[in-house]
Amino acid sequence: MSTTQNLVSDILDGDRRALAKGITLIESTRPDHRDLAANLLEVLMPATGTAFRIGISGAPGVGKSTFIEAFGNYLIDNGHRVAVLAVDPTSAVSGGAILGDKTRMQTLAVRDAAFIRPSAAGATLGGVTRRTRESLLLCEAAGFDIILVETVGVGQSETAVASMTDAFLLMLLPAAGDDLQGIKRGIMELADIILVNKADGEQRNMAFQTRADYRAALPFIQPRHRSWKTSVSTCSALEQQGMDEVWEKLQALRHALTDSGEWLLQRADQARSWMWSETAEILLTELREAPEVIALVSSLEARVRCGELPATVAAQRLVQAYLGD
Ligand SMILES: Nc1nc2c(ncn2[C@@H]2O[C@H](COP(=O)(O)OP(=O)(O)OP(=O)(O)O)[C@@H](O)[C@H]2O)c(=O)[nH]1
Ligand SMILES: [Mg+2]
Repeated sequence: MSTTQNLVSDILDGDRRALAKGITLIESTRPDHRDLAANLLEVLMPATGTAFRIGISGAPGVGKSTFIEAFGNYLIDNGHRVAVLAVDPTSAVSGGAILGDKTRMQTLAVRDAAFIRPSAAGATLGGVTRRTRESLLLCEAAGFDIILVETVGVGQSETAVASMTDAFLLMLLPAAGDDLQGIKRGIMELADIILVNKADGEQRNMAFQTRADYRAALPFIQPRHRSWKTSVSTCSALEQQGMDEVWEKLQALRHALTDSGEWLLQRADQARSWMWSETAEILLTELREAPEVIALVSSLEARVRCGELPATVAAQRLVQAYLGD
């Protein structure tokens, strides 16, 4: 327990090694570590909630890492402390595509006011997001006032990131034509700011055209927040152009949400639904580990797979076995 006590004060002092250690504890699946991690979070809770949490998503290769490096450096130059976390739904398969980023974001990684944490390889997206939420709280306790949560745009992970951040930035590439890059409506509706990257060199004009196309499409899209109209900007992460415009918009967004009350309401709703998803995770883990369930699982799965037993009936039997009726 005394190690946790030291860890607490070191994290509160902003010690990045202690923060990394705390996150490792959070990522551990050992039951004794889970207890220590829960204790750590509870003790640090009063020091959390202070940062601006920003989600960043986009297709592979759009320039997320390059942008985070440029934007992170820009924010630090303006007096902020910046933590970068990743929700990587591919990590379970590939062992972590973002893992190489700490070396890629070299100019950011060396700054004292930066903390970069690649995502842990989790077995499920739920597992990864759970740890990212907790890591985010730890970063806040360590005094990072801006937290960038990166995810590759490949489906559910955007929703997960939107559910733990205050604002969501969707990155796109310059593209000819008006097909709007086949971006799903649901993803556009998550975005507070659409950012067309690579507005440089030969693609510069195309980026401006893409910006115009998205602006024209926006009236048909339901904005994510009542008090903020989705906006579209261009930038060049490579040439570090457009960072001030993105930051101005993010600050305007923060003010708008704060003034309308949406800021606090969103945080409260996020915390409440997190409680329920945690409850579901805990129950499911316990259920899967119960001997009565284990005894039934393979035969039920086999019968469901071959279409002999309805999935609903099998699920009911598993729960009944777990509850012991
Ligand atoms: N011209 C130009 N190239 C860029 C810009 N931003 C990124 N790139 C290049 O695009 C490629 C992909 O950039 P990354 O930052 O790795 O993209 P990413 O979105 O993080 O990619 P994943 O991590 O694979 O999803 C690299 O070769 C970058 O140098 C930009 O603003 N302009
Ligand atoms: Mg990347």
